[in-house]
Amino acid sequence: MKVATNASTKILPTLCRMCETRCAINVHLKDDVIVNITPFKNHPVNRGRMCPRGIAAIDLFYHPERILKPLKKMPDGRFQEISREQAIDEIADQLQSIKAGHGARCVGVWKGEGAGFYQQEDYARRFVHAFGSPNYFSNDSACYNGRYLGHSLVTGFWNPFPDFSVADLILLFGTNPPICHPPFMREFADAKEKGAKLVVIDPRLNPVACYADVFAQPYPGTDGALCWGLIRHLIETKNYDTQLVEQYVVGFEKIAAYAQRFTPEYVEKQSGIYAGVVEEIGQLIIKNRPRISFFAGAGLEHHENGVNNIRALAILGCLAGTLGLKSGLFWPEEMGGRKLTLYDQISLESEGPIGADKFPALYDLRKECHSMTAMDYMLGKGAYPLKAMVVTAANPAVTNPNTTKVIEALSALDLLVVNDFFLTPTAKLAHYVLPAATFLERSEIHYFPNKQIVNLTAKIQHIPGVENEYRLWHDLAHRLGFGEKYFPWNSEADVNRWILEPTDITLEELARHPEGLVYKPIRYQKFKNQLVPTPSGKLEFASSYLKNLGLSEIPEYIPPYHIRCAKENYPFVLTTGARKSLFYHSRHQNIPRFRTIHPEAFVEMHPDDAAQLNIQHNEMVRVSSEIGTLDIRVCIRHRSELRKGVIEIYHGWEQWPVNLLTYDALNDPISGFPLLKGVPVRIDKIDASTSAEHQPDAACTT
Ligand SMILES: Nc1nc2c(c(=O)[nH]1)N[C@H]1C(S)=C(S)[C@@H](COP(=O)(O)OP(=O)(O)OC[C@H]3O[C@@H](n4cnc5c(=O)[nH]c(N)nc54)[C@H](O)[C@@H]3O)O[C@H]1N2
Ligand SMILES: Nc1nc2c(c(=O)[nH]1)N[C@H]1C(S)=C(S)[C@@H](COP(=O)(O)OP(=O)(O)OC[C@H]3O[C@@H](n4cnc5c(=O)[nH]c(N)nc54)[C@H](O)[C@@H]3O)O[C@H]1N2
Ligand code: SF4
Ligand SMILES: [Mo]
Repeated sequence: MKVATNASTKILPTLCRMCETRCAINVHLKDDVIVNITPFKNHPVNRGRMCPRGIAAIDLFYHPERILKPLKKMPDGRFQEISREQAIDEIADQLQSIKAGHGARCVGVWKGEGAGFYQQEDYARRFVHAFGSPNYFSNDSACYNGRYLGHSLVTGFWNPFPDFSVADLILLFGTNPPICHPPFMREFADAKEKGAKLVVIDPRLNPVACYADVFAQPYPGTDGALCWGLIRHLIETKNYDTQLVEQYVVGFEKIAAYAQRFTPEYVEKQSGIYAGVVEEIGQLIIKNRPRISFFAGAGLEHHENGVNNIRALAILGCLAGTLGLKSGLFWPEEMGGRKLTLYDQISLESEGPIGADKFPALYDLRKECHSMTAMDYMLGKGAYPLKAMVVTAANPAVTNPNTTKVIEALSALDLLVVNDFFLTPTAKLAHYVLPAATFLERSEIHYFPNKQIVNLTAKIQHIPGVENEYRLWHDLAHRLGFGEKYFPWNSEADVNRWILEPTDITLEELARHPEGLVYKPIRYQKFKNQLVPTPSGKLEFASSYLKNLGLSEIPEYIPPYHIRCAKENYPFVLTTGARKSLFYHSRHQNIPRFRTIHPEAFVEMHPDDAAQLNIQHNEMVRVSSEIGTLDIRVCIRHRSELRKGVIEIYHGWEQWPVNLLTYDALNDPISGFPLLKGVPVRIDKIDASTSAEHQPDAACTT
């Protein structure tokens, strides 16, 4: 592949966007070829470290299977290479004619985890809004918004990452930091060195649980019961922040009354966590408050009771006095730059944003349309038809629940455009596939709200004919006639300058500081001088906003589906998506040196469960839920590694798509999140002849 570089130096600092951690890195170039990526030493986020996925940016950039020319699907179903100009022209013409025939709202845009957040997300939102449609979808119908809503419905804000290093007690619920958030580990080590305690709540012994002082394995989806038990413990023993409650809280009496039933014995019955352990955690909170970090991962939000469980956790954080502290529920401030989104300028709410009627909180608070509902609209079962979708940096044919329906829905579109590096299962369904640029091919502004730091990334490479996200939206907008008005900037540098203009930070200054710049000095405990951004201006232990929507005012605990609707023929509980160190959702299966480590999918099982079904390690089994089946090899774990009755399957495999089994239509009533981590399933032995092959033990690597 021939590449041209616009860089003159040989080592260029930037941020890695192989995951949302965004470690600072140095990209090494020799004769314009990227030869190495090493950690940049002085950034406060990764502090001179990086993970093995960072360097895989080189594997991706030079990958032999990378799409370098636009592809058009021909009548015989095969793809043919066309010029970018032709592709943009034809796509724009089709979008225009769908708009003319059916209305702009029949077109949607879907942004995935690949492009990241902030600027790339905002370009996508800006484009679809300027086009006239409210229908912006993303991976965030199943990621992060559940936690955002859970916290912000109580406090008005959410800080994704507390500073664990200054905590005396760290409680982790449903998260796997060594794999998902490597910099946390350094902060845990700093805290532990000073004597901090670590509590891990997870049905699986994920790697961080090995460092824990207390490790408890709940039934999936029952964390809310534990949180309520801990709330009760603090209230009954009068060990909570009474001043905070008196001055800044609405709904304390309601939650105090509701908490009463959550005795340690009741919590044990609901969650499977021993009553004594519940009390032990309660005592640790009392002893160490207020310097406590509570952190909820995807393990909480991927349930249909997720938001209320997270609200209960946020209330617990407030009662423990952690509000506004560095280690606790810290309220970050924004930089104050210009916004690319158009929500303040163009109101499209009357156009019926998809899912806003079913999950109004998701739309009100995040302006996120609901991707699972979008499938119904594509299949002609919505209030109006969804006819076209431009997908960038997402692979919903693998990552969205109910794969069978997703494929059927995407295939029903009049126009599906996919912007990606590879011919993914989603791209294979498209009418047009556009060659996407990696993060090394764009320059964007990033924020680290917990540190109030802003960073600029460097555009390091450009492959002729391969254009980045900005160019995609810019070119389509110009071809559609609204480019001058909404995408007037000729270059990303111009956009970045425009964003920064109202601040006192210049683009040149940012470029000179690869370690980032603090955009505002941090202020702790702001709630003492300023109303928190909830509707009442107070901490909402009871939410009249939710009550008015007909939802539960306090975060009542509803047992998860697998307990509420237990069915004898589906006796196991499937959790999915526990991350793998070298994979990123559906990404990196095509990197051979990574694939050697994770060669094949497997279902993790407790040894007693396997013995009961007479199943051997490495044997092929059929896992069935009410909606689908998957044939997969068994990996029998150590008995301490999984709760009995719980099984786990990774979610990103193209060849073994576990989302065949997950539900798109069992949703959290507030966030609309699908049930990904508590699916009732059955396991059947299948044909012995397929089971005999020996597989390497590498198959069980996490
Ligand atoms: N290497 C790698 N890193 C990643 C990603 C990746 O794909 N690969 N993905 C990134 C993305 S987009 C995200 S959202 C984050 C997610 O990062 P995390 O939030 O840290 O989540 P997971 O790895 O999904 O870990 C979830 C944990 O929750 C547990 N769990 C499942 N159900 C429950 C439950 O009901 N209760 C409790 N307490 N625990 C439960 C699982 O066993 C698992 O250990 O990771 C990011 N980092
Ligand atoms: N069962 C189950 N399903 C899950 C989860 C789970 O735990 N269990 N987790 C959910 C979560 S938390 C998330 S975030 C979603 C993720 O869902 P997706 O966002 O759909 O997941 P990815 O596999 O990361 O897909 C990203 C695609 O973008 C491409 N890409 C990477 N970088 C870029 C770029 O810079 N530009 C462009 N244009 N393309 C790029 C990649 O090649 C890849 O095909 O999955 C969700 N699905
Ligand atoms: S954790 Fe790894 S993949 Fe994520 S930003 Fe850092 S180096 Fe890149
Ligand atoms: Mo995610």
